Amino acid sequence: MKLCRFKDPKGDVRIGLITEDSAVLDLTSAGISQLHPLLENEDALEQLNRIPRDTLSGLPLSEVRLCAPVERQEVWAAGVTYLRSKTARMEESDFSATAYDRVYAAERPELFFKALAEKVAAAGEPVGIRGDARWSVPEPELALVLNSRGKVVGYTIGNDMSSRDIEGENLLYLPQAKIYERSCALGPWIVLGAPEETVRGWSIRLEIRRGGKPIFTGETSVAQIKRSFEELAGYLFRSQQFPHGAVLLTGTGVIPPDDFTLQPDDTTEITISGIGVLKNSVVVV
Ligand code: DO4
Ligand code: MG
Repeated sequence: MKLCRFKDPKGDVRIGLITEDSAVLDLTSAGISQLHPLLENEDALEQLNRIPRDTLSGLPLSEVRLCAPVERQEVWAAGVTYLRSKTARMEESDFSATAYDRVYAAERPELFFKALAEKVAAAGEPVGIRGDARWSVPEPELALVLNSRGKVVGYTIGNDMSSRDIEGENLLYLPQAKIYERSCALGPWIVLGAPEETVRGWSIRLEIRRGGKPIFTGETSVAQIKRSFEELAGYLFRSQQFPHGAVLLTGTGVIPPDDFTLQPDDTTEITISGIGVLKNSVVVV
């Protein structure tokens, strides 16, 4: 089941269900005006299935402006969870190579803060490349939607935009390489109720377009993530509380070649087979 946040024709943010025939059903008349109570409810799927569809007003998805599917959750990210990420990062930096090598094998994963909910770009909104970076890339990632108890309740698509030259210069610059204006996109919606074994069968594809033409495509599989979702979520919730829940990006396994950098007006298109497509244009910030 696909759950979204969208703007109604008056510009008010609503919660909606995406139907098989690409309509958005507004859940307001069913008393649902926020994602949070649904994500906290372990029986959310049953609750949503009980709502008679003919009591909900619908709009074609093509006419709806989607919002990022986060309300007050902090967005965090895991790193070096794919072998491909470890290898690429070791190549980009002599200085930090052993750190990447060690964290890939270590018991404790790399986790870092990525964005506040209000800073997240939605599908269709621009993502940013830093004005002071020379080497910028998107990172297409499966994002876990976690409730306040740290349980995975859904999945969305994440883009962990990164400045590779800044990260590569010194690992202590990681927050500047990763956290800046428009550096995180999430969307287009949340898929509820898929078990981890199903999700591990999903593919993640990145296509970057310039002047309307593809200039990079790459693909990986969620199965390549080294750690279980429970393990990643468990570490995030160690010694820390998230009363509004959290979103956790699970790392990238698709990395463009080292001579590639994003430019303004490029578009990034991330497809996760069980979810949909997250498409954004690129601006300098
Ligand atoms: O270690 C730096 C960041 C890693 C990352 O973002 C990733 O592997 O996706
Ligand atoms: Mg990443």
